[in-house]
Amino acid sequence: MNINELKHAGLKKWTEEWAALMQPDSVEICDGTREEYDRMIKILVDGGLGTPLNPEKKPGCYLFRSDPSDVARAESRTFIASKEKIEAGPNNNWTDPVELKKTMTELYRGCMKGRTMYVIPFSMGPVGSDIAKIGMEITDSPYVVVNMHIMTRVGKEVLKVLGADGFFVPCIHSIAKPLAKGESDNGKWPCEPDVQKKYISHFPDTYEIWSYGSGYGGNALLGKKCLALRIASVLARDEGWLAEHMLILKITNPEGKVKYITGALPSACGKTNLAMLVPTLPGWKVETIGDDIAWMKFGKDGRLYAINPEAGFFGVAPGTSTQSNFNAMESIKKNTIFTNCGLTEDNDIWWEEIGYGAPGETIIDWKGNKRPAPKTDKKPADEPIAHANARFTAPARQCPVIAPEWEDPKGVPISAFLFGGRRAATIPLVNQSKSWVHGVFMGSITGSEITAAALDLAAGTVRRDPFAMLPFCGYNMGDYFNHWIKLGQKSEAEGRGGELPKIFFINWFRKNKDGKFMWPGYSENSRVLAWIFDRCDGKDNCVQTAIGNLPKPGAIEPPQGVSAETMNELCSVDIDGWKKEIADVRKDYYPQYGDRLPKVLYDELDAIEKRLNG
Ligand code: SAT
Ligand code: MN
Repeated sequence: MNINELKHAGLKKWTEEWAALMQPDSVEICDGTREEYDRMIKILVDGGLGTPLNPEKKPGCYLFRSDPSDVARAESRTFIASKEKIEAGPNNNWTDPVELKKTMTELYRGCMKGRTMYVIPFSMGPVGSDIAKIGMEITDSPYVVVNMHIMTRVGKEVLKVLGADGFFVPCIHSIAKPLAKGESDNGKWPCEPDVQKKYISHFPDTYEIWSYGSGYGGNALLGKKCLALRIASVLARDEGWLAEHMLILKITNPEGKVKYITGALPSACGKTNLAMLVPTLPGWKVETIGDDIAWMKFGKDGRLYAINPEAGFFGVAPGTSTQSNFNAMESIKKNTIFTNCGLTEDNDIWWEEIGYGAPGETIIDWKGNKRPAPKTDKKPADEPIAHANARFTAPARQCPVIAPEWEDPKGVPISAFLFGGRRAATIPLVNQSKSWVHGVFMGSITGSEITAAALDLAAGTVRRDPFAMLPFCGYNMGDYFNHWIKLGQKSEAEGRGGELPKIFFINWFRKNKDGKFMWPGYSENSRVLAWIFDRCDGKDNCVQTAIGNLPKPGAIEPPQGVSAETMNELCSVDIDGWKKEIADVRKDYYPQYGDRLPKVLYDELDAIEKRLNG
């Protein structure tokens, strides 16, 4: 499609203005067709950027290797440029929007010379759903186009819904690598290699996204973290809904009763694994609606309905195996884009902890170097074969346990929210909040312990990641807590408090005195999900404690290898640990939000402390 076919006057003008600034050789409006996808792939393969994989083993799959400067989200270069600094909060890098636009406009001038400018009309959520939003991404990267084809819904249907004057979130992206006459990428991942010159900018007052210099993941696929979380969290605040960093799963009990649960977990806590869990409990079934993001709105019945705004999985490859996530391995067998994985002699992908050693004598690592093929799936002593943030981009519909209703435009009614982190001590296996506000308190103190090796913080220090939204909330986190509190209070004031999802805190990562995990996790987590399901059904399976509602002894049957004693410890109140937790929140954590922290959360802190002392 070309510019003149656009029916939306605002979109046409916007496209023309950006083309005039960026000076591409040509402009193409993406139509989302298979023909377009194949054509982009051909450009990438001809340019030496993509490698087709073995068609017998991975039909329709390609491997890409990015530049070593361009392998992950650039958090230090991610900006929330609200008019006032306080609106961005202590959780964001703030910078002045006027200055930032001035700087970036100069960077964008002529940045697409020698390239095609693609305009991608995309829908976050099923096209036309009341909960969905339309975005428009301008990019000079065919790699972004093919990834957006998988991760979002792209094309003419979206333009139809947009109509002549519909709202869209404008998303500007350039890899910042213009080409001289006759020059080609010639096998080198195009980007701005100086991290300090990359920008991932958000303008919450005008709902705009401007990205420059990176071609990787969330820096470049602007529908995901930039739109569906940072800008959507602002839209959700302004419009009274929720945009959350949550998986959505469907769970069916042995009687065939269904519930939907969402869960927010910081990175490296197994969100994708939980979304695709294979239960060990007989008769229970888990199906997937989404693995990363949930958008939720109240229905006329007072219940909260969730959609997955995405259409694909952008999953971390290392550590994924048939053992850790069978359904993810099934999902990536065809039509998948792999980035920064190893390439085996038989043209297949390989990564650390994939479950088997690499075949043959040699392997090509993510940097393109030939190395001896590892005989086991453990990380080689020197450098890893796959980058730790190597990814697969796979269509969600290829997941064997995708729920049939995953694209239902009205969404699925949510019964429970889960919050959790990686905590070696104190936090029980599962704990139901006493009230909505107590649940918001739980979400606000979510965090994971970090090892001394990972960061220059003392081992055992908890890094708080409230609601798993720390890098993704587009405004002041104190106000975000307040938004959650207000939604619950509004529901309660309308007499619909009973329809609100119940809130649970989970922790699969408790360790004993010998430093060994006390809970096997993975498929055995189905036991905890079953308890949560029954709680939501009103089953009398809990005891009320100072910190919340914990499983009654015997309510969760311990899996093999877990003694009744261990089970008891996992489901009891560690009074001293909790006193420390409360003191830490009061002294070192909550004060950073200043007067933006809702007072009721301090009340909650006081109440728990009083119960612990009582
Ligand atoms: O932000 S990305 O989309 O690159 C992935 C992530 O951090 O979860
Ligand atoms: Mn995520």
